[in-house]
Amino acid sequence: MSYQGGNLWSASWDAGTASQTHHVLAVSATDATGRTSMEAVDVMVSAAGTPSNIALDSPTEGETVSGVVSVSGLISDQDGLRAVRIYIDSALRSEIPLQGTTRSFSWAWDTSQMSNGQHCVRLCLYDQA
Ligand SMILES: [Ca+2]
Repeated sequence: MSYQGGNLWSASWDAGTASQTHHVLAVSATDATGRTSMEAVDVMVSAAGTPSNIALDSPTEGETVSGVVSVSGLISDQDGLRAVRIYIDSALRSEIPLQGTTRSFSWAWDTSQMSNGQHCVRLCLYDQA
């Protein structure tokens, strides 16, 4: 707690470490004669957002691919979806706008321009919260 002069003070509380339910924040003051008064507020702690689920159905881990390959899967987020970005190795190759909370996606990857060998398909999901 820090005293800011006069009758002003402040204290910080890390709600990020608190359980996601109601909490009562209370403060009490005692004057020079020993009389005490207390004030309390009820607050609700909730998560900043629920985590997303991403399932990449195609291609599968270690699969040998050639020609045009479908990069597809299913994603969901209870906070709402915004977009999924598809990267091949570190290059952004496609951005698919999304709405709702559960969507399948599909993108046609022409692998004929790629060198033979291992490549990494990476998905970045953007949600509403
Ligand atoms: Ca979320």
